[in-house]
Amino acid sequence: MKKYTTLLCLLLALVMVMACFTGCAKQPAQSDPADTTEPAQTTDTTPEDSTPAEPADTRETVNIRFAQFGNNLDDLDGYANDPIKAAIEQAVGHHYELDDYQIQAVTEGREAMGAALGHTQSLHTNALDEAIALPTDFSARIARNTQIYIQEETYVCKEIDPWAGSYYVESLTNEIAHRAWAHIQEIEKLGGMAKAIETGLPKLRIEEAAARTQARIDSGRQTIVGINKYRLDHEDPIDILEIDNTEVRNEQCARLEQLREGRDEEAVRKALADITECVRTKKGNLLDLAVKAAGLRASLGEISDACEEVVGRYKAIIRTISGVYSSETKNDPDFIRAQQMTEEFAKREGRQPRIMVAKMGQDGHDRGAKVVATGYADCGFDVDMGPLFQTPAEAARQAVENDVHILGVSSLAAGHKTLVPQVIEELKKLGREDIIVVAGGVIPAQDYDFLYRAGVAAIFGPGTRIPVSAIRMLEILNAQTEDA
Ligand code: B12
Repeated sequence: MKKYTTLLCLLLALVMVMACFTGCAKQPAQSDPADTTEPAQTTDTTPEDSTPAEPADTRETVNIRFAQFGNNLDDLDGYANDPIKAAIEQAVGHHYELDDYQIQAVTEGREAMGAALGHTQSLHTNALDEAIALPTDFSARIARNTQIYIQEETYVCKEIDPWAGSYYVESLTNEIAHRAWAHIQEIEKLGGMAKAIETGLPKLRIEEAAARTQARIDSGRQTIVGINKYRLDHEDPIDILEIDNTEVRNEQCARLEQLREGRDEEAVRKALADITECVRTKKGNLLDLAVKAAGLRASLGEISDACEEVVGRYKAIIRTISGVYSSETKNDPDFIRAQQMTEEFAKREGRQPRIMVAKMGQDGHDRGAKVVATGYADCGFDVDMGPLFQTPAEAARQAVENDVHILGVSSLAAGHKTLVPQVIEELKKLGREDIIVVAGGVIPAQDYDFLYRAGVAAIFGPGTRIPVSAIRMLEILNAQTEDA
């Protein structure tokens, strides 16, 4: 088995993200038939049977999992106390509470404890305002002290394998190992991870899993306390850390200018030209040349531009999936209502309601955008998905060219106060102020008024139930088309 260890370690990070999306959501000891659902879309595979044999027993697989952390534990795992899960939850996002947000501190404590029990070597605990904004000093202190508490008060870090022999943990380990193996085999059949990435399959699987999890949360099958159960009627405002984007940008530009003034420009140009040459001829060590250029104070942008001259810029293929969201939520009354409303709209207007989901600026968080795009498609919308990093002018142009009814901006990296008013302005310039603009993502409640005043019709933050937002958008759209 050892000979496959390196390969498996590379694959595990991805696999665990997918396994976590599809598996951690449920109470692990129960079997959930929905989890065996076939993916909505599968890519053709070139079966090239280099697939390693299935792990003989769980114990081996567990060791493989820990190997990526440099550990060699004999056994100890489970969704509930899983170091890999804890490490990747940062990139998953679904478990974060927004309403009744203090519960996030408890969630973090539970996850951190799981990681510690699983002998993680590196631990990150999110702040309780994780789903709202960057942490304040207050929330960051609680996050840090959660770790110190576990380390110094609970003694769990002093024990070797505290869960040893737990039947429950063993059975969870067995389950996750076999499910992970299915993903690994799929990748192997495509010729390995590099080839799989080219086909877009790993990203697709993550997006499917995210959509499925969202559907489970939206339909209430998976409980998130404070989000889909035990909601408060009224949430007290929370102090958040506010960052002035424009000020930060100006400061960064000034620092860059200062850096460039102080460097040997000729040497930098030469180092960048060497990089371009190396990419062109494939002779020399590109990493070494990049390190040299950086030493001369070339920026990351300049170094990648030097490569781009030859190889161009990678453009991700945008795929939207359908059928995944509805497969989990088809009996949800709000979902049924949203579907009825899109049908009625189509009968009346002669076409489906059409929405474009846009990502603008430097914001690379596309999970939410993809999830809502899938959900709206299943509700009966025609959905267009803009590429990452669009400018407001580009997003507005695409919305106009595609003649959408609604432009939905997904904003997670705090660019909303700059980019949303700009896109509204661009739509006006194109004579299409009738296109309804809505916003979603990590937008603090404090900014809602600002956005409404700028012309946004509705705002949907973390915890939004997709069918509910679809119904709200259709109500706004219906009101507009009835007025016209
Ligand atoms: C996953 C994640 C990442 C992943 C992104 C993977 C990906 N491909 O998307 C990775 C690890 C790459 C990442 C990187 C970074 N991240 Co991040 N990330 C998150 C995290 C934990 C979860 C986001 C998520 O996917 N949630 C799940 C989806 C389904 O939820 P959602 O997007 O909120 O969508 C729901 C609603 O908001 C709404 N919605 C969303 N979009 C739309 C659109 C429309 C039209 C509608 C109607 C509704 C709607 O409906 C959805 C369903 O309910 C959040 C924290 C959080 N809990 O939100 C931080 C967070 C967004 N990240 C943050 C930061 C700072 C970063 C980094 C800058 C970190 C760094 N220093 O490098 C980088 C930036 C990368 C970049 N270029 O943008 C900050 C942003 C701070 C802010 N806004 O002020 C956050 C809030 C964490 C924090 N509190 O500090 N991140």
